[in-house]
Amino acid sequence: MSIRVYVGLGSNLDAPAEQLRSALDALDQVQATRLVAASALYTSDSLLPGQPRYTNAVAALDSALAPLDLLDALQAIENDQGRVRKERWGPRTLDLDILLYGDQVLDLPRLQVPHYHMHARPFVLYPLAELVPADFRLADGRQLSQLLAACPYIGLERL
Ligand code: PH2
Ligand code: MG
Ligand code: MG
Repeated sequence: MSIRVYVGLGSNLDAPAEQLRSALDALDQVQATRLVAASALYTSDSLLPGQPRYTNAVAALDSALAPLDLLDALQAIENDQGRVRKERWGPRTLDLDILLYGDQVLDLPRLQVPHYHMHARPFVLYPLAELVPADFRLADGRQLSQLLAACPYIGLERL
């Protein structure tokens, strides 16, 4: 049985748009997983000052992998694309975050879904909104339209 999963993609090093395009191809190659749709690419300033601008997108996947197996696959793609893990929130060639895993709420040491910060990040919410119906709710019941209303479309540039 496949689960609909939403993944946030981000990059602010080494040709970010190309990094995201390669990552979308790689996501479609993950075992037991299919890329269903991808949002447009968006650019925005980093949340942390002094870093290059980010390019972000959201992908919809159907996956038969268990959450932590999918997380392993995403981290392998990050590593393949040159991700170096130094400081938390440092600049990165590729960041792949599981935002939503079906209607599951998970609070594991390695994985929290819905993703902890997604509700306040325009570069996650607006691309996600391209992929879901207008009445979409997160697994914890929060309505996407209300999160969007509280998260102004500021500083985002849709490519
Ligand atoms: N990710 C971060 C920190 N800051 N800023 C933008 N614009 N986009 C990101 O994906 C992002 C960020 C750490 O995950
Ligand atoms: Mg991450
Ligand atoms: Mg992230």
